[in-house]
Amino acid sequence: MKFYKPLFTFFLAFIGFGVCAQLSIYPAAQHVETTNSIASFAHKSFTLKGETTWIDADNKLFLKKLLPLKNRGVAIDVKKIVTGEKKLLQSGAYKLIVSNKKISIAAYDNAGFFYALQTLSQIIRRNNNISIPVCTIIDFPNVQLRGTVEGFYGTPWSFKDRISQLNFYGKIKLNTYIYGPKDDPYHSTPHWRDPYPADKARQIETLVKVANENKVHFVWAIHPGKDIQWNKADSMAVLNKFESMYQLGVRAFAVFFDDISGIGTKAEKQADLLNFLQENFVDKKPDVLPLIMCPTEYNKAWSNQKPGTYLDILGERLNPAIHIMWTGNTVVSDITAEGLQWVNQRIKRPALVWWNFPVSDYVRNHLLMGPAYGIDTTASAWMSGFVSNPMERAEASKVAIFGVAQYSWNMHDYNPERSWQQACAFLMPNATKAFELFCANNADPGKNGHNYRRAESVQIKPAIDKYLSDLSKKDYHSDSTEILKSYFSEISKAPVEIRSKAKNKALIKEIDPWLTQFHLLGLAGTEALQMVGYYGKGAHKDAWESYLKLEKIFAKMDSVDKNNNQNPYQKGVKTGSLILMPFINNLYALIGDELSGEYATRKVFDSATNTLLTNMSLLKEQPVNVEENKVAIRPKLEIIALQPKQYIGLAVGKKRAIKELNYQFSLNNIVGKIIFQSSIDGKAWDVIHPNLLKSEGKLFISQKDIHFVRAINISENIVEMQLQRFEVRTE
Ligand code: 14T
Repeated sequence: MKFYKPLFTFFLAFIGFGVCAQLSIYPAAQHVETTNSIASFAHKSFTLKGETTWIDADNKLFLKKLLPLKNRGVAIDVKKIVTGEKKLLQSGAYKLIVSNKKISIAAYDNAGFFYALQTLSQIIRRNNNISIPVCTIIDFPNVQLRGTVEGFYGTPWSFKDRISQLNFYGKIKLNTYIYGPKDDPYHSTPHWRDPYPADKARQIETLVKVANENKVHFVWAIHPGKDIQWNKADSMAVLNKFESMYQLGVRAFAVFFDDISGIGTKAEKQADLLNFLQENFVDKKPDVLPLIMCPTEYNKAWSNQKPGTYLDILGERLNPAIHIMWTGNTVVSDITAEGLQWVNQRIKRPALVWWNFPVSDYVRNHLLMGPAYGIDTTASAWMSGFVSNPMERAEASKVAIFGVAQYSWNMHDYNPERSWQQACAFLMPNATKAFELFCANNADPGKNGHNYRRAESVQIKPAIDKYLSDLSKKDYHSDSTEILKSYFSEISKAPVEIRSKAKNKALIKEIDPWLTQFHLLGLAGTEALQMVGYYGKGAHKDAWESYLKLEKIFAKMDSVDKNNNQNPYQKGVKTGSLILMPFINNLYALIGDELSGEYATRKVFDSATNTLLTNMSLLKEQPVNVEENKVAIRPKLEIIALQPKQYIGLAVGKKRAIKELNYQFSLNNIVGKIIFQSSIDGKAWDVIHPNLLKSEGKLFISQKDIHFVRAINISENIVEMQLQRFEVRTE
């Protein structure tokens, strides 16, 4: 047979690969065999055959919703996997075979059966009849515990948010939701010992029910370490709280010891409590899952690396059935096989990864909606589970969570960018491209104390670089101009598109201020390019008018920033902050300079001269907020240890002078430990003498021309404290 070649390729693409390509199964299945044919079950009913007694009621209901079940009809042949390949002898594993005559489902357990049905629901096509591509799918997860840990600071997710998450997890084959919001008073101090009030208890009961329906383990975590007493009464208090949660249906539990100080941090005591719970609670109940603990030293940077210390003690002493969580080499960190091997060898078990992405409680003015990358695709053997700590914005977090689902189910096949595109399509099917554009430019957290950065605006970056390099050669008409113009035009239109086409209203509500800001960013970029173009043509008057219009857009962006998301930590709404905003600001400053002879342009504020002053490496990356009359170190939650002679302070630019220092340290007694100093040049320092030296207060600076202030440890010991406030008022 002779085919005209292009036609032949076309034919292949449509029939052959067309079928395969349309089998879009998420997370990607481990083994998929397809043929060219599609089984068409016209006007038929289906009937369950084989071993069906082990199938639970939720799964039967799900199947009924999927296919018309009758007493007779096309066979759905059901089997329980009990022998064979090891990979299939684990929770979640299944085999799904669709032929022209029947559908066969074999599964290891009800979770596996549920996942077979999820896959089936993704490949079924309904027109007038039911048709399914003829295929064989053999599938199983690479990581046993997969999901999220609601472990962030800030407003906990709402009941509705959580229901929506649990249903989402079922669809993407995640099986773990660890409940541990830092700001739930019944999870942590002050009320961890007390049972939930009735209304909250009912909600948890419902969440457990919805979790069960989705084959998700609802893990309830307690955070008792801030004030636990290490006596019998408190061991019983934890046990009794667990018992009360058990009554609400909870069958999986965790104990968190993160972010505490004092006696709560002792490894022996923590291990003993967990072992006590293992023996007196878990072992006594037939249906409770293995315990999970989050250690105090939950990342390598914070851990004592001397042999025989904290992590080794846990490794030795903690019942081997208990999981230990781990965030990686730092608090917010990439996950590598080597990093896991290091900790596993100390804790004597594979770590349960707590990945601090896309959590944004340390950068609350940013959204982290880029691809989930920096997670090693060769690491599956070194972890017992993988959970992501998400953003306080639950719906927006789904972009990253979708990636985590793909990664933890089928690690070797994981591709961050591809998965991110699929996430955008899944979450915003009617405005996928607009949503992708939004996410691509809302990814980087900005400068932050964890020194954690994400790629942003990757696709447009080359065009921006080319434009700027042309501009530096006084070429105002770069061949990148058109690309950038259309990009900014798309940006300005994307929010309208997203708002009008999105079915997920909760998502829109969460990201609304960022959408508004994004629209303005598009307008600003468009105007900025226009301005440069005019200037390049010698049309200075037009360029000046653009300059003024740009300032008006900036003013609007400023107002969005000042009137939305006014939390006490990182206020405001940042978008395109890594590449696009700096680009626009750059053009604004440049043309402003060029026009300054003819028109009264504004001097662009130089933030480079307002900087943090410290000899502590831990604080070098801590950001500084600069305002017109104020410069502030961003508060740090973690406890910092000042060695003798270590200091922390602020330097302000030559054009302003410090008039007042406003500070707050969490430290019982500051006298004899910390003093304050001021300086004109940063070299010669004078002591500031307050009336009363307290751990919190305002110091007025009467001396002129002070550009530097600092707090310094003058004692011979390490001073441990939290940096809650350190800001200066300037003139
Ligand atoms: F338990 C941990 F594994 C963990 O990561 N704990 C917290 C977590 O709740 C928070 O969401 C996350 C991101 O900010 O980091 C941990 O919290 C911190 C981290 C710090 F560096 C709290 C204070 C810190 F100084």
